[in-house]
Amino acid sequence: MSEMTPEAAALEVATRIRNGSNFLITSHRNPDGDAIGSALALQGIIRKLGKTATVIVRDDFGKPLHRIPGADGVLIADALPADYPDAYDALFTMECPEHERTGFPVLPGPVINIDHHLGNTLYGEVNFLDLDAPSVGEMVLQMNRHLGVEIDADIATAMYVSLATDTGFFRYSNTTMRAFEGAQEMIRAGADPAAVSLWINESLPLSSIKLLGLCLNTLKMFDDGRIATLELTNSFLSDAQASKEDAEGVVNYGRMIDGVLVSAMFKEVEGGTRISMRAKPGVDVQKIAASFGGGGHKAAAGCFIPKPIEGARETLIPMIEDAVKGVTPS
Ligand SMILES: [Mn+2]
Repeated sequence: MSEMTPEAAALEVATRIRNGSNFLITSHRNPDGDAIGSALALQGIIRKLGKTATVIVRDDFGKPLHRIPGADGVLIADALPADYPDAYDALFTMECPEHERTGFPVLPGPVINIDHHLGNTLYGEVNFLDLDAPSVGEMVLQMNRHLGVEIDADIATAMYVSLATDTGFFRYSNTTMRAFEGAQEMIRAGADPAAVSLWINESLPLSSIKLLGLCLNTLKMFDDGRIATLELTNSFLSDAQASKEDAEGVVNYGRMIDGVLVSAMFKEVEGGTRISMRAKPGVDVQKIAASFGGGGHKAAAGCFIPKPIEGARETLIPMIEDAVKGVTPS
């Protein structure tokens, strides 16, 4: 479990792909655009080499992501195939700072960890970690330089979904020159930005808009308007006839408010509260999440607190107040 430069690790990943024939690809629970996009992009590349790759995730994902070519072939299962690990040359964990995030017992096994999150625990046989990468799908594009597979429109689309969603459609601080260079390559290979934006941003299920309304009604402001909180209780899910995936992105609404530095969403779950946080530049919410055993990156992180929503908020607010102390919105 050594730490390698991203360049050396990318070459190692490519070598493992070239030398193997049968692969599994997974990602984190409640997969988002980068999870599914990067997994499908990698699957497409491996298949173009005439090899076998299966994408398997623990939870279903939003309808918009099902529009990525190949998404309907993703296995959604409670367990890994019974022939894991023996029958596989590698299992790729896409975008998982800890192996537990997969929701599967992936270790012991030939795990290749591909991620861009600060705090990744380097649990793989190969750890391809690139903190400067705008998305994990973009890391797949970089890794492919060693394989030389021609990126087709389907692969490019999966990569573009990963890049566009993880950068908030080219708005967040990871919207670097590298992000645009990656986008350029993907678009040249056939990704259609307008179509992807329509699927992701303007094809939301009605239930998700109803759920958003219920969550927005719980908006509370703290620390002179520098912290916003939102809540999601189980009754909201039933009232809006919504699924967990419909809550994806609700936390961002708190951050849209002028003067807010951190938005935190408190979600009622079994045994306590699951918290997602979003921060404006200058604030590090990953540190807060890590103190509860959670993870993420500076601008977006999550954790679990074994208390009901109210108790979790009382615990967390002082810590966020500390984190935003002295920071001025830029
Ligand atoms: Mn990501």
